[in-house]
Amino acid sequence: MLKALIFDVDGTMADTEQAHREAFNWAFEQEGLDWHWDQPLYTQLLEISGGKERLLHYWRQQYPDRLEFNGHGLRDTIDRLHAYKTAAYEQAVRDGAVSLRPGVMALIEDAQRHALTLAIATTTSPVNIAALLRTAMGPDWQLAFAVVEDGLSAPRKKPAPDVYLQTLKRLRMDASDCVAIEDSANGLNAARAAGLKTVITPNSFTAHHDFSGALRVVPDLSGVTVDALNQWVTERSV
Ligand code: XBP
Ligand code: MG
Repeated sequence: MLKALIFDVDGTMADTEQAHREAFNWAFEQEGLDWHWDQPLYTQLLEISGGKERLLHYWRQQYPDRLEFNGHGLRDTIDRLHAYKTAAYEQAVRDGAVSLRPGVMALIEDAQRHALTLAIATTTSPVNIAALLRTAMGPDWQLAFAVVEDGLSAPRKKPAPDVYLQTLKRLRMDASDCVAIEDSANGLNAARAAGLKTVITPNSFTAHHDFSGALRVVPDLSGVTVDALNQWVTERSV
C-alpha cells in the first residue's frame, strides 16, 4: 500500500505557467529589454526547468556573444530579471490569478484520511510555492506537507532526479512506497530516474510531451483517489 504522494507544483497542482509567462514579460519591460515570450515560444522554453536557467538559455540563443546588458553582467541581469519576475508572479497569485487544478485538494484530503504522507518536489522558487499554497490552502499550508524540496534546495533541475532523491531521503521512504504526480516530460523523467511510479496530468503547455513510462496519464486528478492509485500500482506490479 502507498505510504506517500509527492506532488510537483507548476502545471500539476495549478496551471501556473501562464502567470509565470506574463510575469517574465513584465520583468523584461522593467529591464528595458525588447523581449516578449508568447505562448508558442514559452511552450518551447519550458523544456528548460528553472526560471533562471530558462532566462540564461534564451539569452544565449539571442545574444550568443553578449556578456552584459546596460553595463550589467549576464548573471546580474538574470538575477535582477528573475527577482522582478518572482515579485510579479507572487503578486498575481495573491491577486487570485491561479487556483488549484481539479481534484488536487480532494486527493490531498483523501490522502490525509488514509494517513498517507504528503511531499512536494518542484523546480520552482520557494516563494512561489508559498504564494500559491497560502492562497489555495491557507496560512498553515505547510503543515500538510512532511517534506518540501524546491528550486533552491535542489539546484540541479528536472529532468535531473535530485529533487526527488532528496525528497525520498528526507521522507526515509523507498521509491516503491510512493507515487509522484507530474505534468511534464522533465518531471516524469526526473521522478522515474529516482525510481518513482508517476501519474501524469498534462496541461496546455505539456500535452504534446512524451509520457512513455508513466504509471497513468489522466486529464486531471478529478476522481483520482488513494484507492485508485493503489489499484494502479498493484496492476503495474503484476
Ligand atoms: C516548473 C518550472 C519553474 C517555473 C518557473 O516547476 O520549471 O521554473 O516554470 O518558476 P515545476 P521559477 O517543477 O513545479 O513544474 O521562475 O521560480 O523557476
Ligand atoms: Mg511541473
